[in-house]
Amino acid sequence: MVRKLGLLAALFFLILLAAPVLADDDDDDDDRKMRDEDFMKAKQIYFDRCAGCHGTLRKGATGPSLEPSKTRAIPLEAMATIITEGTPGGMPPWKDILSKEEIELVSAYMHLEPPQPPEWGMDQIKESWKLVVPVDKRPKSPPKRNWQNYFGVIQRDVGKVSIIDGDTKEILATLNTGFAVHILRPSASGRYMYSIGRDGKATMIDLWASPPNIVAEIKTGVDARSIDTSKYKGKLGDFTDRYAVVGNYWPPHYVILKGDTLEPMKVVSTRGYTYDTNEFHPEPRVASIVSSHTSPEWVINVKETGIVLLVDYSKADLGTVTETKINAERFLHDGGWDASKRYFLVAANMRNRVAAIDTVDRKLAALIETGNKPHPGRGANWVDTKYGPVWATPHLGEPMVAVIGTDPEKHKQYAWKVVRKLPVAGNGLFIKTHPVSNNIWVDNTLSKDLEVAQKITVYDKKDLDAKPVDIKLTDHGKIVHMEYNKAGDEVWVSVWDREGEIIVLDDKTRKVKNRIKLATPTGKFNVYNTMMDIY
Ligand code: DHE
Repeated sequence: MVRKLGLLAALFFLILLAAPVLADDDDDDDDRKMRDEDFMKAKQIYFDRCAGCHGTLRKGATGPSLEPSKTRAIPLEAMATIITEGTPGGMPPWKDILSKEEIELVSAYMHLEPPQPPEWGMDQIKESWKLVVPVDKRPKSPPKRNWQNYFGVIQRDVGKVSIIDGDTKEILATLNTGFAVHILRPSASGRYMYSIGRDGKATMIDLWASPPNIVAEIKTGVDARSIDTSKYKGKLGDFTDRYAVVGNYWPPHYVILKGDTLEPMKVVSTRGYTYDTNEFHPEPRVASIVSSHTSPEWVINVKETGIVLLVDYSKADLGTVTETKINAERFLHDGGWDASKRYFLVAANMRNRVAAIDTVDRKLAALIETGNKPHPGRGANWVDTKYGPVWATPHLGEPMVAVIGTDPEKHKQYAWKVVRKLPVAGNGLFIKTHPVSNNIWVDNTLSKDLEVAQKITVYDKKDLDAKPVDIKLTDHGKIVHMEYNKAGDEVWVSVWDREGEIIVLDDKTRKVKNRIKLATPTGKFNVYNTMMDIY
């Protein structure tokens, strides 16, 4: 009963958090004082666990604003209950990850003014750069393995990346890439694998070395989530592997690096004004980045201002980039190309929308209402039996996949419309298919029911009106993120747990083929599919 009352009180205050204006923030209590040591601890926990969704300055993005003007209306006990139990909107319960004492510290920290982290400019970036293996000391030819079928696997909670041979399933190398590595992207040729950690550290792995090794490192900021390469080869030049680009959360900027050494070339700030209200935002973070195959350009999504930048890098050697700014929607997060690679679809998750960016006509093609907090990863493309070419996204806030028509030429009536809503077992994070497969795989990682989070949902592309199949894959940890092998006949799935593993499923039979033991695997990236943007 007491617990129920606590939860009810927390729910009431949760509604307050979502409200635009709250308590008087001039009111100063003594409970707002914290010992320096506790403050530092709380600040670190917040930065490691909460800042990704709520922002370093707590202005809100994927999660609501947690500025003192809002949080001070919520008593510490109710705040602790919200953090402990999570929220229906998609915030996970932290009770299994943070101790009771840590939750109390973070709750108290919420009542204090957020401190501003230090800037990190070119001097610090340059100083952090380490060329571990110079270019002329690296192998001149590829290894005698099917290296384009290698997988880079993130072992998030142990700060490592493993490189696995997709043919033999051997773990070829396990490399120390740093704190809470987030994503991997291969260079355009596939030879190098770049990793980016939440601490802003980028690492470059040479896949031609036997075993693969780290050849360069750099810290482009103190908080980052995205990295990509230059992919254009055509009339305007050959930019294959010429540059890498890192998108930072803090400081809010992107950094252009030399593609073969990670030597820093240029830092470009994303601070500026929101696309709609023209208010200055001190923390517009770089969310997803993709590299165009058809022009020397990156698509860089700026979360808080809601602006998509088309960044022309063709003159980056001269120290110049040209930005085309497209107004899209606030809280841009993750996204991927449609199958033609003309349109980039990006989730504005707190606005329950997906923005479709036309990179040829260089404009917003459409804003599409989907469901509660779309979260595509890079999404999934297939040719729907009724609606033609489509792209799809799962949702953080509801168990549903929204399927969007993407062909304004031959299927105009369906273009930029949600043509199907496919129910899945639980709220999830990622979806995956492959052009040669009949299956569409969706994880249920965010389900509050652990049994459901241990299942994967699979649809048959040819019969999307039929009920999907839910396959229980583990009895420990949670299922997260899927990736195909190069041939498209195996799908690799992570069991996110200290005693984790990669489960390799036969795509035709949907049966387990292999289990590869690895601590805390999350994202995994097949070299060929990722460099070619096949998803
Ligand atoms: Fe991610 C992609 C941000 C939490 C696994 N995640 C992305 C992208 C962004 C992002 C901006 C798009 C990158 C791109 O394509 O250039 N992620 C964030 C956050 O801000 C957030 C919500 C909180 C945080 O503090 O980081 C967050 N992400 C997570 C996780 O907890 C996940 C599940 C586990 C982990 O390993 O960190 C996770 N995010 C991933 C993965 C991708 C990703 C695997 C790439 C998916 C793909 O197939 O491309």
